[in-house]
Amino acid sequence: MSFQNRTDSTSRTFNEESIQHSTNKDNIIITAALPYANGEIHLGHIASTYLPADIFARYSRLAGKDVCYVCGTDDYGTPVLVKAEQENKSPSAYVDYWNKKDFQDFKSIGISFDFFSKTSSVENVEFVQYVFRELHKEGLIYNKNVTQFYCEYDQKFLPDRYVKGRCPVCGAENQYSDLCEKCGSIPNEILDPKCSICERPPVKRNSLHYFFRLSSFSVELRDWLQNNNNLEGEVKRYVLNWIDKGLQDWDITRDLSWGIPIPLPDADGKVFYGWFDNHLCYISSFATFMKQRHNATTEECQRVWNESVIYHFIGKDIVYHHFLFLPAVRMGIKRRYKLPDFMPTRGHLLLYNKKISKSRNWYIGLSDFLARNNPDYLRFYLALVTPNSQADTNFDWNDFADRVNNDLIDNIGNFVNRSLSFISRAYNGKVPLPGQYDSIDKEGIEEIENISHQAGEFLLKNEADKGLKRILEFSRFFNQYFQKKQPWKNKEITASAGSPDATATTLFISVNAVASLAILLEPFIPFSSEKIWSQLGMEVSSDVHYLKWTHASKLNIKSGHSIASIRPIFQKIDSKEVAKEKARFTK
Ligand code: B3M
Ligand code: ZN
Repeated sequence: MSFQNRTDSTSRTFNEESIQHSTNKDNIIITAALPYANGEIHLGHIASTYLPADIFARYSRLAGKDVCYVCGTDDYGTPVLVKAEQENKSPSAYVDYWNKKDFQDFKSIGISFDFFSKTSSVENVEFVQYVFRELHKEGLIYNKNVTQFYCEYDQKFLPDRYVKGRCPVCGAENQYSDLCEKCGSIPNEILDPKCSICERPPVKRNSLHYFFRLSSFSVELRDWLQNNNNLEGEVKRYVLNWIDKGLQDWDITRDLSWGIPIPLPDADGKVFYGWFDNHLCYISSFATFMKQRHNATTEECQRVWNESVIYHFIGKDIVYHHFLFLPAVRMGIKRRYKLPDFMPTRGHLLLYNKKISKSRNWYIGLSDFLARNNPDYLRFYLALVTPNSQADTNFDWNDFADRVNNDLIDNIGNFVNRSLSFISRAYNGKVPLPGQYDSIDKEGIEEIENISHQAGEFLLKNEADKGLKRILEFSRFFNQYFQKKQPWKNKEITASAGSPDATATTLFISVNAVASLAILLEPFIPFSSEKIWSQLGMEVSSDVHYLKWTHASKLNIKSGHSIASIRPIFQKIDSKEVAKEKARFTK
């Protein structure tokens, strides 16, 4: 029985067996940070979070794991509300639009979510309120009066982004009260504050706020960080440093109309801070998926969560929230939902070595990019240049075109095309019977036998860049193999290579190497991998998405098999197009 919502209906995902049995290590729950529902997805999002998580999800499915990859939009918080107001839309209509648009954008670049939800879903609202009540029962919540900016003209409290002013640290003008974009600090008290709606200076008013006792988790957090070897050392070191400096209790209240209501009688008109509810949506979305798709009960969802390996993929700018708030809240509810096993944290994508900024129009929107470019080219390039670390990577149109033209098309595209068109022409599309293997053939077979393990080791460790480089080596190896064997020479001439059917042997091994490539490339360039698979004439029921990773090390194609009609899979990126795209960024 299949529970898939994607078109590749044969691939596996959390199934009834996972619910019945403790399959633990075979269940993987993958989440990618939830994008704010206030603007389009750009290349930076894809590079740092959604693509690394997707490559891992696709690889894990091929490796036979039961994968659930969830995400959704982050609908609350002042960044969203401020934008909705600027566009004169109700916040709920506004976030609805972005939820649908983001999902479409992700789909168009092949991000294979099993479930895409939103923090404003009924299920998340209920779950967040449940968690809060539990924390409250445990004595982990207290309230006190705090002084807040208030605009008498607009008659509202002005949290976070609603106040602009001069940064007290670096003196930069026009910065938000919750973040100075110039120096990166979180100002204690912004100077010359102004209401960001009406520009009038606000006054100060008292408001009752709820606090989570983050400070009481210092020891437990330190312990968890130190004992979890899966968490990246570099990140751990600076999180431990924050803990050493002393954690402050966390104000989880906002005086806003848009947000999840705080479920207490004296909290009327108050909502949760977005960072209190958004990470809980990882759990609530997973549970909703299990309930909708598998009729699971709450207890079953909880058990499957706890028996799974949990990955939260994030960008390095949200480490504080994911390594402190998120674990502390789960500890606060007695780890009823277990803490993450892995939190792969990537650096930023730079554009021409400058930080991406929407407000300065220094970014490339995903749908704009895809209007003119192949999604697999972007996936290929970003996978190749993004290391599994917090180091930033750079996007550059020339480098993009060079890598795609040279590494993808001249190497992989060339090998696939020359092998398949040879079979098509010389053998009428029928894979020939191999003769005796000579030493070069044996090396080729060995290369096939080793590849799934060697590339898979990198993917398992989330080192997609290294895995892809290993696959490029594999393809280069076979281009050289083809070159050495010279199958285009006629049969008499190739007889000198050891056997009268050396040509047949070369093509038999080559077509199998092409099949291996189709499998190996699926996590990276799924659209093209499917094309290669179908040109190989493989049946739809053995859909490439359902193939096993280890099959890349087998000879999947038998002699006598008929391949389909051949067309070049890739088209080179034209230098004139590159020049046009580049013009915008090199002025
Ligand atoms: N929406 C911040 C961001 O988009 C925030 C992530 C939430 S993950 C729970 O970078
Ligand atoms: Zn105002």
